[in-house]
Amino acid sequence: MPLSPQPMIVSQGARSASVIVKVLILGGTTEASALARVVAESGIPALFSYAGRVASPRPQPVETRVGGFGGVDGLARFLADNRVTHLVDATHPFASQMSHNAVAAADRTGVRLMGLTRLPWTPVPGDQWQHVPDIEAAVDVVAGPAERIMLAIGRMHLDAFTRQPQHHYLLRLVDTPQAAIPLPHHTVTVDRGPFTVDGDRALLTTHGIDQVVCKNAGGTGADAKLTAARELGLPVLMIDRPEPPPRQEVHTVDDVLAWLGHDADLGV
Ligand code: 3Y8
Ligand code: NAP
Repeated sequence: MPLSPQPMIVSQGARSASVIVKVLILGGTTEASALARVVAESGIPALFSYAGRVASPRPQPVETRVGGFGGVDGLARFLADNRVTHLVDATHPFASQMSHNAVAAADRTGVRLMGLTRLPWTPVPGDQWQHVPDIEAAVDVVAGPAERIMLAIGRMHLDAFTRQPQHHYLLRLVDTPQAAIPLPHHTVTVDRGPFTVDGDRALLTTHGIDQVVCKNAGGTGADAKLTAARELGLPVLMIDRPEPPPRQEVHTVDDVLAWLGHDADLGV
């Protein structure tokens, strides 16, 4: 029994009916920000959501909420209370809990769900990549003698690398760390994307990096380090993304807009 009221029919033309679409964008990526811009320009009522992982997330041109929903129940309640008709999961491919919750809440409430994902990065000639399935496997691979490693995986999984304390780690974080970094030898650089090839080439060179460890985020917001590593002949340890839950997916903002527009203009 859907919790969320079905979209309100505002006009019943001879051949079609328009509905009031209200979309919730689960954000935190370059594509989510691009979608929010287009949705705001098109006048579609929208809400944007951040988890609240960083101090000052990028401001968005639509009403924004910050913080968890409280699991599937909380998200389902939020969808119903806010009369959301369409849910776009534009979260990062490693935000897998959020993606699973979105599928469950959409199923429970009858709200339409679309995943906006970007394709994984794939190597090009000159790339020296080694793929590993997850962060723990990456830790196992760097079990060798001390090196200088750019650990471009953010803040939340640094503890995993305490098993390999011998390396000097270059850590790129969005915010200045509040808690002590658990790795004995490290340098912190505070920066948020999108990054540039020149900037990342300078970073890798200045810090004498021997290899890069990163997640297969995809997209254009953080691929500069891959180009810089290729140009410098550095190996990359690429952590593959977790399998997303089964759901409808598109890969461009235009496809999301077409999906939203279809319901808004042509009836359901
Ligand atoms: C809070 C919201 C935009 C979106 C920018 C994209 C690009 C830069 C790639 C590197 C890798 C990393 C990290 C990264 C990328 C974009 C995109 C993307 C990787 C912001 C943002 C939020 C976060 C959370 C943050 C995590 C961290 C991960 C840094 C905004 C800037 C390393 C992921 O300190 C913390 O707690 C940080 C946590 C989750 C992963 C981690 O484990 O630490 N992102 N990143 C979102 C929220 O609260 O809901 O401020 O804009 C968004 C972006 N991060 O509009 O410009 O589109 O992917 N973010 C990874 O890929 O490994 C950086 O440095 O090369
Ligand atoms: P996650 O592990 O999949 O989610 C953990 C919990 O965080 C979720 O169950 C939910 O809490 C809350 N949450 C996650 N995304 C949310 C959102 N957009 N709005 C409201 N609550 C959200 O997520 P994560 O990997 O920590 O990522 C958190 C955010 O950072 C996401 O917006 C993601 O797009 C962004 N991000 C993550 C990465 C990464 O490497 N993981 C990289 C770039 C950007 P409740 O259960 O309480 O609802």
